Amino acid sequence: METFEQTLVLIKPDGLKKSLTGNILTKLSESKLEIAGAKVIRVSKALAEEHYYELKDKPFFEELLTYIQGKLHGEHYERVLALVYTGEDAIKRVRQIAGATNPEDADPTTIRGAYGRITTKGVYENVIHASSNPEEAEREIKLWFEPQEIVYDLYPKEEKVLNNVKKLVWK
Ligand code: DAT
Ligand code: MG
Repeated sequence: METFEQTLVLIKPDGLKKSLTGNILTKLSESKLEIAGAKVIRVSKALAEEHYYELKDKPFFEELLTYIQGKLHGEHYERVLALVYTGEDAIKRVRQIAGATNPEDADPTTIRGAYGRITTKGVYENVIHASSNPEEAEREIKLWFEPQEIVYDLYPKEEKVLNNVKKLVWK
């Protein structure tokens, strides 16, 4: 049975620097999924750490933070394009099109297989991020997006008053 899901995609700084945004979005459109949110964002160290917290004990963690912050690709590329895709089996469909984590292992017809590389320092520059399960997708979408930046009611939210201004936040 297919299930309606949502998933976070990040086009990483190498994808932006290599001018791959159009190619990647075209490739992802094969999934027949829908884009429910999109924005360009500068990645702080704190956001990078939070996003990859499960890998904090890995030897490549610091390099990974440097990479996702765009600090390997020049000041101009200190950014990522963040997207939320929704639809049937969204998580699996996007992961299939993205390809294996290690770009050398990834099928050459996938995004990572076609465009990724491993740097001489051992960083997997694999062009995109894609959530790998529903729990991870929920955590990541709530981390990268505010409720009003997504066109669907994906998760419970509540109104908070901050400096006399009403704001919707994730519950
Ligand atoms: P994925 O991005 O396919 O979900 P992951 O969650 O295991 O893979 O790891 C997150 C990122 O960390 C991955 O996109 C690239 C980097 N990474 C993972 N394993 C690595 C390794 N052995 N050497 C270098 N970078 C690695
Ligand atoms: Mg992962």
